[in-house]
Amino acid sequence: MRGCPCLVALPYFCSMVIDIISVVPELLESPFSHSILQRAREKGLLNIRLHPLRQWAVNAYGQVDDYAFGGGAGMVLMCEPLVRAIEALSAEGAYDEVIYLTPDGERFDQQTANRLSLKGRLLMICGHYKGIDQRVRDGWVTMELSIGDYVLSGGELAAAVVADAIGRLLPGVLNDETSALTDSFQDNLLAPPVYTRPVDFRDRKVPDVLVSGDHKKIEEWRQEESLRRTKEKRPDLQG
Ligand code: 6GU
Repeated sequence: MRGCPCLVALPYFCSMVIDIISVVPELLESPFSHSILQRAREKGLLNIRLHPLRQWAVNAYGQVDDYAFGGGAGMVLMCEPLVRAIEALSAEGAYDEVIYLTPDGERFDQQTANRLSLKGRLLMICGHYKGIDQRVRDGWVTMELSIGDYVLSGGELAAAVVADAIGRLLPGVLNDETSALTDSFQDNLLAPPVYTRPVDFRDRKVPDVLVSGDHKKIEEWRQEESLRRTKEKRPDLQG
């Protein structure tokens, strides 16, 4: 007889792979080499691998881009290096999503971060210059993400943002104190204000309730402050 599914032990070790293809992978080294994400990598929960696109260049000069057909300023990343990169990396195991970071993609938000954090293997492609050949988007990319309505000089900083938002959600990455459940946006509410010592700093006092020791009152206060903050700063979140 099979046991209740609730009693089946969850795998205590699950790891996500995020592969990132970029012309300037150096831009991505620092964001993943400190603090929470570095710890996640050391614990084996998150495996972020950077892949310089130039290793799949079309010639010995390391060419990966070319002029846009039809003219106009700016270079376009070519099909050949990108598709060779995608195929070479996919040979190790299929990706759940092949994500192209682009200002004309779907707006990245907490809900998308939550959804992507449940996947096992992600491939991110950072565009540069004028972007990548449309045929790669049509044939190989499964998801296009933008981190906001402004233009960055390349997809790398956006990839770092997306990978950070996903990585911190993986089981075991955050501890109780830093739990993602109390983040802003997890329930469409902004997080309440926080304070630390001293209780009185240049006549600015910590709200009495927070030092009262009354946990029920504190929880109520936090809930109210969350609502108040959201109404004031982001009324759009509450519909
Ligand atoms: Cl994903 N890429 C670039 N280059 N610029 C952006 C972006 C992405 N999201 C917002 N701006």
